[in-house]
Amino acid sequence: MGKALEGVRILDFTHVQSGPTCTQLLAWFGADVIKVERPGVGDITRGQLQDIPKVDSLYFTMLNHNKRSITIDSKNKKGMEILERLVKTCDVLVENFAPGALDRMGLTWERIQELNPRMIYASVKGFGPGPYEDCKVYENVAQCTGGSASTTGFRDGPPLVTGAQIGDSGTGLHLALGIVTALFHRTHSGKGQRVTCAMQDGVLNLARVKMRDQQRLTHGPLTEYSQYGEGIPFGDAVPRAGNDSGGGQPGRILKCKGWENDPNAYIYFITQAPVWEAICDVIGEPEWKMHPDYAKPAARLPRLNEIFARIEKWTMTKTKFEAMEMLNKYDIPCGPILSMKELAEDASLRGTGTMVEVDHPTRGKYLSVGNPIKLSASPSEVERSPLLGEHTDAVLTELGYASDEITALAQAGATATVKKVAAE
Ligand code: CAO
Repeated sequence: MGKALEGVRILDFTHVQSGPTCTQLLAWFGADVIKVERPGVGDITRGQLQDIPKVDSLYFTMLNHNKRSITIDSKNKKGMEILERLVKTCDVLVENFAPGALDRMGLTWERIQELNPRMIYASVKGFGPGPYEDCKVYENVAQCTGGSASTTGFRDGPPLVTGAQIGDSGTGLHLALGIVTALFHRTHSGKGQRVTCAMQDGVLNLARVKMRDQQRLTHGPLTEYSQYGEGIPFGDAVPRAGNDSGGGQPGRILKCKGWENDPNAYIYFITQAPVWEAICDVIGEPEWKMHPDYAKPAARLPRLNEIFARIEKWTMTKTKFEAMEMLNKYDIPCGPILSMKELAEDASLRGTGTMVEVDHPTRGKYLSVGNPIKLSASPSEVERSPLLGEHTDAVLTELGYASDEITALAQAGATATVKKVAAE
């Protein structure tokens, strides 16, 4: 079965997380992703958070599956010649260096278009044009400047970042969509284009419902937020709302049996209006179905603390899985809080390939998250990440370099052959 992006060649100039997330997705869909790394150094994440000395970190291996690695010193004249040959033969160039880094190398958009007018040139940057356009940005900076942190956490606590990497991986995902859109456009325009995605913009897009609430605030209080029921006035900006649901249906994280010893013995419970009567039956309050204080959603809003306390009395008698099983019977939406350990051991996630075991030559077997996007005709197999410079010789050969030229390039410091890398 052919892969969806088979035949697409990606010049992958990405590092750390946001860019690599994007190119990993494209690689999973079958694109030939050629990751360019600095000789002897490579993507900085190879050496970050190393759990096994001198072995590519999980940070790197889990973000660079299905790619090939070539080492090129872009600041070396001969290195730049190789890069220009790659530009001529690739469909997409993806990068997420600090603003201006590619221009300083000499790979301006103008030069790229001269070399290959069909080239799609895609970048992640921290900010779009404006006062911060030259700033370097990491995950949490994006979460803070994109509206997520100001709306995450509890009202009486400081802003919080979330563990989901919405700034890095989220923006990489946005960029991947931009790239395939540009590839589709190229099929009839014949031309490449610039694709850019700013991390601040990507986070703001994911925090869209909070911008919705910002505008609702001008017309009155946000009645589904707990602070409304608690009689606490709203300010002029969307407040942090703890675990109140973002979808307009009040929700909370509630304790389950065993919560005293297990930090994840909790369940997310939503008091969705269509299943309210079932909720009343399940928790043992059937009279609430007709009671004027509880029967209608509007009547419940000022009483959410009391209502959730009563529901929690019920959830505390069940494990999170028992509660889920009972609630699912009535189509009452709920979500047990699953730990990373539980997810790692989840049989159905293993079955679908969302959790996969991968074998790596220096690391051995490790667990990774596979492609969460499933295509029926082109399934993804997760292949291990490349060693630094592992495919240098192969890619140079494909570019037309003879073996003596390849040796000369390594001697000139433009590349490093695998042997040289392995000895370092
Ligand atoms: N050969 C020679 N030099 C190379 C090279 C190669 N193969 N690859 C990269 N370099 C050089 C670049 O040319 C640049 O040099 P100059 O600054 O002299 O022009 C330098 O290495 C890398 O620059 P950087 O500023 O991007 O790296 P950094 O570690 O200082 O910053 C980061 C990292 C992530 C903050 C920055 O790249 C950034 O803001 N990127 C955009 C936003 C982004 O993606 N952030 C998410 C990071 S986590 O996913």
